[in-house]
Amino acid sequence: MASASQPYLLDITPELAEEERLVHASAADFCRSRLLPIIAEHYEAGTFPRDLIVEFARMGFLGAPLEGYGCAGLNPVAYGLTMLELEKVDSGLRSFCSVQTALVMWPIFAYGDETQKQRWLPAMARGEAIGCFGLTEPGSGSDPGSMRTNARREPNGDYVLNGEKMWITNSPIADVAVVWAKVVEEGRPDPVVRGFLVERGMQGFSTPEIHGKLSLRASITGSIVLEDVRVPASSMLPGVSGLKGPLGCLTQARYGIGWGAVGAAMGVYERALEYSKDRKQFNRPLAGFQLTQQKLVEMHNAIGKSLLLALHFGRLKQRGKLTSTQVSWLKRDNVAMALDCARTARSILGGNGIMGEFHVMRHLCNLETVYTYEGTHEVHTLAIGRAITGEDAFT
Ligand code: TGC
Ligand code: FAD
Repeated sequence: MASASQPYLLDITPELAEEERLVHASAADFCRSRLLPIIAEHYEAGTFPRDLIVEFARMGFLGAPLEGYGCAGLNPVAYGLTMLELEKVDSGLRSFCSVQTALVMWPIFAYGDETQKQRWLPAMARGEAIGCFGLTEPGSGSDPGSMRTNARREPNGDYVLNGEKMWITNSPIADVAVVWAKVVEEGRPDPVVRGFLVERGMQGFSTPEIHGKLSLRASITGSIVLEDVRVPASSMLPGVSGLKGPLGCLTQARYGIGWGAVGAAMGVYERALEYSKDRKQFNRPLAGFQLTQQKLVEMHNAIGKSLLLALHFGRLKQRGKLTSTQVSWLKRDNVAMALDCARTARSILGGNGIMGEFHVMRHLCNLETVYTYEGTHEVHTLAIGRAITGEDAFT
């Protein structure tokens, strides 16, 4: 017998401040009304809806957690909720906003000088300048310390960059790339990792697109090729040196992904729930079968726990207490949870589960990338393992 249905037994709204509720509600409304209707078509065509950039800017999504420079200055929970709503629609759309915000604007904000901030942050917040983040290389993924991209210091103070970055979100449309390179510095025996702002139009800088992705198809991915690119000393981010520079940016982006993954899981769970109530086999809705209910309950409970983890860590971040290992936990577990949910939801939809119009297979394919980028699932396992055992399995 059917009774009233309640998709979520957990509501975090009472835990939210008024401003967080407002930000959440307007992000949810925008994502549902503006993004959801167009995403399947873009995904199938393999195109990123570039006309949305200015709308993302208007919504305050670009640089959302930063203070000043035209940014919204959202607190970590409000920011997380915007990531959740974006990724409830598509991981690629969340990727666009999180790269711009956490991997490009954040390092300029945290490590840049005032001239660099004034030059880039307001334009990036308005969506007039697009950024990308170049860390990964063809031979250096999980182990960025093995990067080969290098910067040679010239007698006049300029740097000359050589190398190749691979799998770079937004690189083909970027106006500026944060490029991480090894620099030989006077007085230091070993080369040290530094960040450079490399601009479109600089001689020797190119960004070929990577084609043929079966995941994150509504996001643009490319390489960055650096062939004797000469940049002035003022292009270097002065505020950080060493691998902690890029890893610090990743901590910001991984935090957003931890929330975003909950959104992807909610998206597929809600589809599966709705479908299971409509679709009848053996003269009853799929939702009436015990095996289907078990699948729905597993998804529902896992989503609730992941959301609570995100909220708790968001409050820690607000108090400046969140550690990078806790962020590894959030990214690792919430993405794995979302991927499990997407597979389960796909099974509930049967044959329809593979169709674009039902939105589940797209999430499933996207989440395979999210599982891998920003530190693979295994890398985060080892980062947490190192913290709790004191044993370093990387070396
Ligand atoms: P390790 O010796 O642990 O650390 C070197 C220095 O960095 C510091 N550090 C961190 N700082 C901030 N946040 C973190 N998460 C940090 N992890 C480490 C550390 O304290 C140390 O500082 P110092 O002052 O002592 O020098 O370095 P390791 O070589 O052992 O590496 C550790 C490991 C494997 C965890 C790290 O290399 C890693 O995270 N690898 C994964 C690489 C990765 O995540 N790449 C992502 C590329 S960008 C991307 O995927 C964007 S997708 C964008 C999208 O579309 O959304
Ligand atoms: P590898 O490091 O070669 O790993 C392959 C497998 O080996 C994985 O399962 C991994 O977990 C495992 N492995 C590696 N080391 C260990 C170990 N010590 N113990 C156990 N298992 C291990 N990078 C950027 O810099 N900027 C971007 O904007 C960006 N965007 C991306 C967008 C997309 C669509 C994709 C697919 C990737 C993107 N990346 C980006 C790159 C991404 O961060 C890397 O793919 C990721 O860090 C993994 O590196 P890899 O692909 O070289 O895999």
